[in-house]
Amino acid sequence: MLSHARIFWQFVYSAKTMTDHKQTNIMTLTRYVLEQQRLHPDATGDLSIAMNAVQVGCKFVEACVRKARLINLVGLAGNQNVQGEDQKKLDVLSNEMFVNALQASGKFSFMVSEEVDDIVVVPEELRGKYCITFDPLDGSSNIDAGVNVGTIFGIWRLPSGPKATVDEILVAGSEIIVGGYCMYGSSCNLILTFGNNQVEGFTLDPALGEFILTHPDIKIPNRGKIYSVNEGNSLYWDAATRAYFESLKFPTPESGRKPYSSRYIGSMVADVHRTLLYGGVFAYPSDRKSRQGKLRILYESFPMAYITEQAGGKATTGTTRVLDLVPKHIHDRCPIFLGGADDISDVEKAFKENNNWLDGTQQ
Ligand code: AFP
Repeated sequence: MLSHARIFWQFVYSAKTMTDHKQTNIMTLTRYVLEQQRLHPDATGDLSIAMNAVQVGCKFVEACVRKARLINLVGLAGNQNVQGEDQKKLDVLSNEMFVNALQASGKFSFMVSEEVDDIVVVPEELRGKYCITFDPLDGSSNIDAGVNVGTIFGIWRLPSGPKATVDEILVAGSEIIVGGYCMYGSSCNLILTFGNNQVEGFTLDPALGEFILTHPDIKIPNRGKIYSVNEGNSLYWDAATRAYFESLKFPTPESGRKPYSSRYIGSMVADVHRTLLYGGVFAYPSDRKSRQGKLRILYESFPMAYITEQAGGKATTGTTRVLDLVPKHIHDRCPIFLGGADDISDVEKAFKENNNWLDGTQQ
């Protein structure tokens, strides 16, 4: 979309116009996807159909999250409700919904879900040219406390199309073609990139049941004022990670900076969303207990790193660009620092100058 058109949409979709429904020319997510399709005259429409299935999955999860407490969806799977019926944990239910919707679209051959140990192989008659990786309900351990949770997804084109074999899934993050997440919070926000240095944010209008473009062309500030990390792990950090966070909390007089504020929700989608909008750094670094950090490469780190880069930021393990990693197994993890370009350059510098678990200098 052209930049003057962006300004137009930003103006049109103020919160007020979303609620009063007087606007008759609105940029829904479906319309946006179709417009992107039109920019590529050779496009078949497959990706648009695939995105529609993702959208349906997100709307379903949003509806469930909203009423989870009322209809016994919170808590552990395996429980029974008062009627003696089996209760499905929300993330199990969300996974089933996504798998069914994505499979029925006929556009995917493989799916990798946080909730499923093995690759989900789509039946031959429904196979398509894409692979999708997703965490249907990230942050679900927070759900009983009503904290924001989200779905994270990445889409890859399979070089051999519907005839692809599973080895085509384990490729570098830079091969990703769509990255997105949907955050279920005080509002439901879907953030999406197809590349081209464009990241767009949509908000679900519950009355219309449509995602409306509300945050066009998101750009992450080069430098922020907030850091977001589980500091309870700092005992186990390497010297590089410790030095970096110390530099944020105790800036030198020469830097001319004030100490950063700390914000950590413990739900990646919520922490990354804030980082994207306000700037700063979100991190889940490696530590002595977990040398590969906690977050999963295929469906947490890659999509979030892609979104961050397309919004003008950077994502690193400390020593390597996240999107240059090639996972060996579908549920592999990696350390991650993502945020504004200047903030992440400081991380890279700290890792060059200090011992760390990643290059083996810290033992
Ligand atoms: P859950 O899905 O088990 O709640 O884990 C959430 C998560 O994968 C990610 O969303 C958070 O950033 C991270 O874990 C939080 O981990 P800590 O609780 O170890 O800080």
